[in-house]
Parts: sequence; structure tokens; C-alpha cells
Amino acid sequence: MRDEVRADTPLDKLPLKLKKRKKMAAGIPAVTSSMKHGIKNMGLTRTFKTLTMVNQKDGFDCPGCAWPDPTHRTQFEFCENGAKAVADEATKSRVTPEFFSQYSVQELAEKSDYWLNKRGRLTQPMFLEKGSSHYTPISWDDAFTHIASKINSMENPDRSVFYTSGRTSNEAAFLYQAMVRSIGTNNLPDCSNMCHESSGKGLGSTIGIGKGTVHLEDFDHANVIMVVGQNPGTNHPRMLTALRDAKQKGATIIHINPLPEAGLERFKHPQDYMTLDFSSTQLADFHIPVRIGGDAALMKGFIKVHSENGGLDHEFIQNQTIGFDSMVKKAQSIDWGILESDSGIDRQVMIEVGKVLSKSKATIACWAMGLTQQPNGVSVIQEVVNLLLMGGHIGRPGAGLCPVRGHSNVQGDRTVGIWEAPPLSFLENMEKGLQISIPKTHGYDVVNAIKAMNDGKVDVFFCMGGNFISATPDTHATAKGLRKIGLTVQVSTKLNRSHLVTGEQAIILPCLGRTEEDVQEGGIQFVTVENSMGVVHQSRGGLQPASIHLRSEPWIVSHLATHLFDDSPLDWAGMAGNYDLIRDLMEKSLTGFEKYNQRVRNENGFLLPNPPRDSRSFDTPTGKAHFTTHELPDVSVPDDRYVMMTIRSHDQYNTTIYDVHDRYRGISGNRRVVLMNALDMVERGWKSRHPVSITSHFHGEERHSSGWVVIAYEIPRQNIATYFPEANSLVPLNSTAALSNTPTSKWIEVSLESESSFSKGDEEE
Ligand SMILES: Nc1nc2c(c(=O)[nH]1)N[C@H]1C(S)=C(S)[C@@H](COP(=O)(O)OP(=O)(O)OC[C@H]3O[C@@H](n4cnc5c(=O)[nH]c(N)nc54)[C@H](O)[C@@H]3O)O[C@H]1N2
Ligand SMILES: Nc1nc2c(c(=O)[nH]1)N[C@H]1C(S)=C(S)[C@@H](COP(=O)(O)OP(=O)(O)OC[C@H]3O[C@@H](n4cnc5c(=O)[nH]c(N)nc54)[C@H](O)[C@@H]3O)O[C@H]1N2
Ligand SMILES: [Mo]
Repeated sequence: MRDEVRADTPLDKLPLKLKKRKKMAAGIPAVTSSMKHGIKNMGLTRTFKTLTMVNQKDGFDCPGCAWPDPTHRTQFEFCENGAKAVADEATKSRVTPEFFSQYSVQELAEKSDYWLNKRGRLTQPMFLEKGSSHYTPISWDDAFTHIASKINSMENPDRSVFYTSGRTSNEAAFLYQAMVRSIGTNNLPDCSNMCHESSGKGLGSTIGIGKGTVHLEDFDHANVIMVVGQNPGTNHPRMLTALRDAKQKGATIIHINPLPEAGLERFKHPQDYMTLDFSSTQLADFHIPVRIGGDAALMKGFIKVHSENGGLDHEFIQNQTIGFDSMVKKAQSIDWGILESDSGIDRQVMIEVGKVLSKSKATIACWAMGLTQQPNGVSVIQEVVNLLLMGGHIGRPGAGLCPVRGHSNVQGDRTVGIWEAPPLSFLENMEKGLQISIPKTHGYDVVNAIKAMNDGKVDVFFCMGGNFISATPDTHATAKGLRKIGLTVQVSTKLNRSHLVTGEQAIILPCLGRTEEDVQEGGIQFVTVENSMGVVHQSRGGLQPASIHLRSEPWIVSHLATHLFDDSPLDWAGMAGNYDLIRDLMEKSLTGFEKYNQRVRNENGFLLPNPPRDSRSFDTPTGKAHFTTHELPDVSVPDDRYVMMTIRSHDQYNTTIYDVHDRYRGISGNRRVVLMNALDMVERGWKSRHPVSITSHFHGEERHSSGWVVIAYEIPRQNIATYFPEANSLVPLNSTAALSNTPTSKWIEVSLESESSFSKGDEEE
């Protein structure tokens, strides 16, 4: 029975090896690792050909992260983890129809994520019939006919839901949302809902735009750079180059993180070896090991110090902001004792760092999931905004807010309409451009989509990329919801768990990846993407597609649309043949996209307008930037409980597990590990590798997961860390950040119990 297929991730049965954690990031091991992954997946010639196209002006945008490219590029414009992302897509291994006839869905579900991904690229559209155990091939035309008939027979368009992951190009995403809104729904949840939604909400209401306000060049002019709740050594390695250059120009770097992440201690640029430079650079001047969730208290401490030590931009505060007095009064009213116990940081440290911040003429604040996935994600980001606004660090060279995005085009997808809750003005422009009337009521975000599935309100669930079952919280609740759906469809490049935990019927549509050449009727096409700093540019793949049956994402959307709509004012087939026509339609439907086809052909693309950065103007109801006043969040947990954060290892890309190593943290072989403070372990009488189970607690509900081992790590007391997606079954569906509804993947209250089984054969060095 398919209903019994497991939804969570089985363990890779390899021995757990522990080493000392690394202090330096990149260097020779990074070069070796990129080459190893490249050659293993692609062979030598293809590795060289592929890697020299990454992030080049005539090449493709790295499918890794959204960090921007410098204007002057070298021949090797990629990092270790970008190289892994590329090798993973350009692999020579293939998942064929024979593979699907060999393994039943149930058998595949017993394989680990690492194993599934290693099978290689999907090659043909596949269909899983109700009640059947195996996928069988289906033609593109039959697949579209089937999906369209299911959608057209729904009693209400809101019974369909269309998810997007953040690799989708601007062209594909724009067409996709046009198709979805033509169907008549705004049900467009996306990975952003689990990612930087708190940043969008926090910034939109304070500075009038839900994006960051810095250019890459600003890093060259900064006095102080704060890196909060982010692990760039693993997740944005190319950011370390910008930090190193800033550091060499005299910037002070402040790293705020419960863990001492490697890249921020020392960094060695792999390319320096070419010039025989063997030195490495110490990056962070201060590492502040804040307790999980303690950033709000820390920021209040800095604000308190800043308000008493000068460096305030009085003119800016007076003329261009509101709410300063109440915000400062609140921070000043809180006792140092409370700030110390909530943050876990001594008052003296807050004072010392606060003074550095008040002296800075140009401060940049970078952050990622350590802030956005907290219950107070939105308000803690607004505390960061408060801190920067005090010194006028917005719209000034070398200063600004820098939410560092995850997926390589997640920001672009939002810009072009992948949004379940866009403002009315956005929808009205879209209506004019598309010449259709579109619904105005907001749709489901990720968490609400899962609830709707569980309530039996979804007939068709379509995913443009991603791996919904493994990326979302509360794995078992999500699986239950997915199984109630009539038809689930996945447009994917690689095999993943979402192909196994499905609705009654399921379809896999295999698509081209970034690295591959995209030839359509009108010739070779390119697509466009927007990086984390609002630069829109081209991406052009160059490799032969993994299979002749693959289709591009814009082609897939257009052809589904022609099956869906009898009379549509849009020339879907024409657009699939020539992406310039999609870009013309984007120009008509979106603001900031004037002369799109022309400007995006500039070598370095073009910058989207950003009023706070460009002219210190703020598109808020008052026309000013808003200081906001917040209470401190409640960060207390009972004495016998811990706060758990779920984080990424060095060898994974979200739910794609490249390998079972976490090199910088010195952990390999087993991903079901609990990083724990040694004193907390002693208190429980536990040694390294002691087997435990984890129970999460939320409003009286409990979720349980067994088969973990504890290991000692430098982490604040009563805080623990586990990897995602293994720990997702413990994240309660209803535990979400206020206002952004983002799952609180970095704040889960748990208890740990001893388990009896010991694993054998584990080694320690
Ligand atoms: N190689 C690689 N690159 C990636 C990804 C990947 O999986 N692999 N994923 C991409 C995506 S989609 C994203 S969103 C980004 C994610 O990039 P990150 O946000 O760097 O990823 P996480 O591993 O979730 O790490 C969050 C960091 O926050 C810290 N943290 C947790 N709780 C707190 C807290 O309360 N306060 C503070 N100050 N810190 C805290 C953790 O210790 C950890 O260092 O990376 C992108 N790039
Ligand atoms: N507990 C916990 N959960 C989390 C997080 C966390 O920190 N902790 N982080 C959250 C975050 S920040 C994010 S962004 C989400 C990520 O959620 P998703 O974006 O849904 O997940 P990914 O793992 O990035 O998706 C990988 C799949 O995308 C497909 N794919 C890759 N490239 C392409 C392409 O070019 N086109 C198409 N169509 N498909 C492609 C492949 O089939 C691959 O298996 O997870 C979230 N979940
Ligand atoms: Mo993300």
C-alpha cells in the first residue's frame, strides 16, 4: 500500500566519525572537494568545461546561492559549494523508465535522500496511477491533457495550489503566475514562505521595500559589517571574498551566532594559490555566541549603548524617520540583567560592541535563517533596522541592510509575481499587462496550503521545482495532507522524496537545468535572474541536455496553459518559442522592467529600482522610515528542556544531500546527530555518541523522533542543533513566526531522552 510509504528520511548507515572542528574555510580542501564532486559526477573534461561557464557574462548563473557577481570577473567565478551544485545537476547518472520499473515507490521511500539524489537526472515524464506501486512513462501531451482535465473539472479554482522553489527563472516564474492567475487563484506558496518571508515583512513595513539596500561595492566602503544568524562559509562562500576584501580595507566584522562557524574565523581564497599566496585572513573581530532567539535582547543592548554614545544621525532621524523616541525609550527601560540572561552575552561585551557600532560611519547588517526562522523573526529584523536607522546607515555608501537570500532566483521569483499575497497595485498592473481579470483575494502560503490539504480542500497540487515534503515542517502532518490530494505534479531535475509521498495520482515532469542549452523554435534561448542585491541579468546554459525528452520550464508552463485555456489573450505557444516575447509581456505587467529585453542584454544586466538605497526615499504610508518599538520575546524554557535549531551541513543543498560530511564542523557519516553543550551532557551523565530520542513540545502537543546521538559542540547551554530535513518531523505546523507565518525551524522547544541502542563501529579522531 502506497499510504504506508515512509515520509521521513531513512538514515545512511555509515559510521559516525568525529574530528576537531575547522577554524579556516575554503583553502586547499575546498579546491579538492569541488574537483572531487565535479570529476565524480561529470568526468574531467566536462568538469572543466562546466565550471568555466559558471557566473560568466556569457555563461549561466550558478544554481547555488543568490550572492551577486562582481563586475570584473575571473575565469573561476564559483565556490566549492557552487561547484557541487553544478556537478549535481550536470551529473552523468540518469533515472530512466527502467529504473522506475525496477523499484516500487515503497522501495524507493526506504532509500536515503543521499541515495535518491545520487541516481542522477530524471529523463522522461512519468505517471503514478491511483493504487499502483510503480511509476510508468507518459507522453508530454497525455500528461498535460490529464493535468488540465483535473484542473478544469475542479468546482473552484482555489482547490488548486501551485508551489515554486527558488531556482525558477524570471521568465518561467512570470509565465507560471500568469497561468495560475488565469486559472483564477492566488494560491502561489513558495520556498520564500519558509525562508526570507520575515525579512520581506520586516523591511516592507519599515523602509517601504521588502529587499535589502546594499550593492556588492558597498562592502568595499563599510566600517563595520555585522553577520547575524548566517553561516556564509557553507551557504554563501563567495560572500567570504567580499568580507575578506572589506577586512583588508579596515572593516570590523561582527559575527553573531550561537555557533563559531568556520568561514568567519579564518578564510583562505582558493584562487590565491595561483599567485602563490599562502596566507589566510582572520575575518570576524568579534564572535558573539548569542543564545538561540537572544538576538532581540542583544540588539536592544546595542541600541541602548548607541543612544548614549553618540554617532546618531540626528538630521536623518529628524527629517526622514518616525518613532525614534519611543523605540529608544523602550530599549533604555530594559535592565541589563534581562538583556544578559536573554542573550547569554555579558553586558561588557554588549557595551564594547555597541561602541564600535556607534562610532561607525558606514555599517552593513547581513542576516539569514538564524533570524528569519525565529518566532519573532519579523520583529527581530526590525530591531536590526532600528539599529541601522539610528546612525543613518541606509542609502549611504558602504552601509545598509543585507538579507542574504538563499535560492539563486528566489528574489526574482517574488519580483515577477510568485506571491500568494501581493499588494492590490501589483495585481492591477498585472491585469493591465495580461489583459485578463485576476482574483484579488490572497492565496495560501506554505503552512496554510498544508492545512488546506489536511482539510480536504485541495484537488491538484503542482510544484515548480523544490522538494515540498522534505522542506516543509511537520513531515507526518504534511504527508497526511498530500495523500488526500487527487493529483500531485512535480516539475523536477532530480529524484526526491516528493516524488514518493504523493496524492492519489502523481506526475513527474522532468525539466532542463540552468547548465543546459535551451533550444526552442526561435533558436537558442537565455533566461534572466535577479540576485540578492537586485541586479537582473542573463543566464545561458551550455551543456547538452541530460535527455532528449527534457523540456524547459517556460515550455512546460506554456504547453500546460494551451491545454488549460480555450481562449486566452496570451500567445502561449509563441512565448515558449521565443522568450523575448515573455520579456515583452513582463515589461507591460511589472514596474521597473522598462526596455527589459534591451537592458538585460547589457553585459552586467541592470539594477532594479530601490528607493531607500537610491534616494533615501521610503514608500511607507508616511513617506518616512519607521522605527518600531517591540517588547522582548519570551525566550524562557523549563529547566529540563532545550531550544533546538535545525541547520544545514556543509554537504547539502537544502533537501539535496550531496554527501554525509559536515567538514567544517568535523562531523561525518551520520546526519542524525544532536550538537550539545558538553556541560549539559555532563549534567545528564552522557558521553559523546550517547543515543537519544527527541520530543518537541508545542502548546501541549508532542512530536517524537528516535535514533539520534548526542555529540559535544561549542554551543550555548540549553541550546542544541540538528540537521534539516532529518529533524523536520519535530517542527510543529502551527509554530510559525508572527506576521510572516514562517515555520520556526530555528526555535523548537524539545526534551531529550536516553535511548538504549548503541551503534557499533563509530570512530573518533
Ligand atoms: N551549500 C549550500 N548553500 C546554500 C544552501 C544550502 O543548503 N547549501 N541553502 C540556500 C538557502 S535556500 C538559504 S535560505 C541559505 C541559508 O543560509 P543560512 O541561513 O546560513 O543557513 P542555516 O544553516 O539555516 O544557518 C543559519 C545560521 O544561523 C545560526 N542561528 C540559528 N539560530 C540563531 C539565532 O537565534 N541567532 C543567531 N544569531 N544565529 C542563529 C546557525 O547557527 C547557523 O549558523 O543558504 C543558501 N545557500
Ligand atoms: N527544518 C528546516 N526546514 C527548512 C529550512 C531550515 O533551515 N530548517 N530551510 C527552509 C528554506 S530556507 C528553504 S529555501 C526551503 C527549500 O525548499 P525547496 O526549495 O522546496 O527545496 P530544495 O531542496 O531546494 O529543492 C530541491 C529539488 O529541486 C529540484 N530542482 C533543482 N533544480 C531545479 C530546476 O532548475 N528546476 C526545477 N523545476 N527543479 C529543480 C530537484 O528535483 C531537487 O530535488 O526549505 C526550508 N525548510
Ligand atoms: Mo532558503
